Amino acid sequence: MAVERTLTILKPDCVRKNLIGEVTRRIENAGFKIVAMKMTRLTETTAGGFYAVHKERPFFGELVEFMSSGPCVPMILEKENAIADFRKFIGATNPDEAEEGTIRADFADSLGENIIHGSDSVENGRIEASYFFSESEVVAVKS
Ligand code: 3AN
Repeated sequence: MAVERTLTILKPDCVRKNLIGEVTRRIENAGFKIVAMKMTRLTETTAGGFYAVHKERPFFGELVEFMSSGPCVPMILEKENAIADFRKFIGATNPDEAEEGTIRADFADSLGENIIHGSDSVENGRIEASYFFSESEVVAVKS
């Protein structure tokens, strides 16, 4: 299986609930290597840009407002089969449908405030990673 990168964001609800450490510990325990990480706060404009594919959706305004409501923690993660494995690890978008033991099942309150993001393809992961990180901010980590 190929080594892939995925972009995750510990969303503002994750930060507000003091879950940065717990979620990061689970990410590392699941075998994902953190190769870039920062804390930042999106503006409505940058949040809207990140979720531009959803711009026509009825929940877009709510999504942008939430994602810019406080600091978040984007990270680039590396692992074999990272995209699919991470989507499985975080659980379904709607926490009520997320499998037991996943991040969203354990910590998310709602479809809108669901703790964590994970890229849905290698190509989108690359685009999303470049939204938050320059090349010099991504480090090589030995496994
Ligand atoms: P995922 O993050 O699981 O890939 P997407 O890409 O379908 O889910 O949706 C992006 C984000 O938009 C979700 N993480 C969620 O926060 C929000 N979202 C999706 N559907 C809804 C909805 N029906 N109502 C409110 N927010 C939503």
